[in-house]
Amino acid sequence: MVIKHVQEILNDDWIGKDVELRGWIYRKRRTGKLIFVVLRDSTDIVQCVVEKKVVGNEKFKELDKVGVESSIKISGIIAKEERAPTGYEIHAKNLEIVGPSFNFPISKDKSDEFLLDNRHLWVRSREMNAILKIRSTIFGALHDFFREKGYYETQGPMFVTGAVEGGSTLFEVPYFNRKAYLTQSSQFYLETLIFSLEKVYTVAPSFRAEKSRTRRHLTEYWHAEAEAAWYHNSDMIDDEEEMTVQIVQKVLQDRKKELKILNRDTKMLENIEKPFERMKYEKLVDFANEHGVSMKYGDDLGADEESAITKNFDKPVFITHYPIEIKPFYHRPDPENPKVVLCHDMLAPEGYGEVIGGGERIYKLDVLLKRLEEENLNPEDYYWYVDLRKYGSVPHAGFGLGVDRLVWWIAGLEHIKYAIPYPRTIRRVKP
Ligand code: NSS
Repeated sequence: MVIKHVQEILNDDWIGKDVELRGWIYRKRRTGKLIFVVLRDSTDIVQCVVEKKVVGNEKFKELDKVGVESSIKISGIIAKEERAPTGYEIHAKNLEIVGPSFNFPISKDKSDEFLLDNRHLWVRSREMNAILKIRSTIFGALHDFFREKGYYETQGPMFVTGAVEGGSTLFEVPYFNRKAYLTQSSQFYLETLIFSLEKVYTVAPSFRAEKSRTRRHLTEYWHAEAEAAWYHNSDMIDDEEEMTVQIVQKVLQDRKKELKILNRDTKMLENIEKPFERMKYEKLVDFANEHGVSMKYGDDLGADEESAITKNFDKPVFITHYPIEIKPFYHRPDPENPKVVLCHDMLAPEGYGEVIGGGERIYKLDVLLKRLEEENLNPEDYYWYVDLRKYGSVPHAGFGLGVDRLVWWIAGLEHIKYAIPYPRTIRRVKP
């Protein structure tokens, strides 16, 4: 008997043929001497009709007893059936209950908290299955992009001794007789590696002790970071634009069915093509005020402001040239106006907001030492970062993409916690 996945047999070529499927009971209903089983596997669902007189009394009774999520093997002949959920059905000849399940805790109308507590079971849902496939496609497309563009994949450590994005969101961990932190970003390590490999990237977790409870903050998130020697701010923006378009295209091409399951409005995604608007922070302040978001020059953008602003966009937008005071010390001041830095954030449209933060790095030793001093940071804590400016420094730029945020936007989800298999937030570290 040929073993197949459900998706493979949902077409007319298979009508009248025999097949064995393996999966889990998604739904089950008995009418007299018939049991209708909707079987699910990783690929799709299909209805199976089990007749007592075909499979025998024993097996029929066994199937009747077990509940949804029991794992089964079922074999039979494929027929077209328009009333069945996916248009075909299996007339079972034989079946085997592999792992019975009784009283599966998840049913309709369970609360969000309950579903999060039972995430280990909820990941089986059709909705989570669709999200996880989109997520997998996005990670794959990211790697494809970087490799095609000549970036080498590399890795930084997760235990570190210093902050990249400010001390307030560092997670401290006991490290034998010392203290260490969980990394907020691999940026500084990537910067060291460009002196060997020129263009590097990494996809790794980053950790932020974020006190904010928003729909876009996790305490542990997946961070895709890139760094390239000889790149200026606009070169990096060019790569990010290309990367974003390529990823969205790939999802549209490979994940149509999943986007449909999630009711994602794909018109918004089909729209994503180059170029994206590039707007200076200064202009953004005016734009915000004109669109009912009150902010003044020097204000940082919070989740609410970004959401209100990006509702006016149907493509991502790059905001550049932020005031120096609201960005970390490593950003390169604009030689033409040192009050602003050569940086950029990419904000996703439709109210999603920031998914990328990046820019050009200070590459001159004196400028870096001055910035450290202005920010009251001890150069000794950053000795290896400072060293890079002593031995053959070059202009360079990089960025960090919150991959979960990208999934959140592309899949059109309400909250970032749905974008990752096991979300970690201020209130949740289980399961
Ligand atoms: O803080 S960032 O804006 N920038 C950096 O960490 C740079 N050091 C990256 C670099 O240039 N190599 O974070 C980058 C992105 C940001 O745009 C978000 O998309 C995401 O990381 N991010 C988060 N995602 C989920 N949850 C939290 N808490 C979070 N913080 C940042």
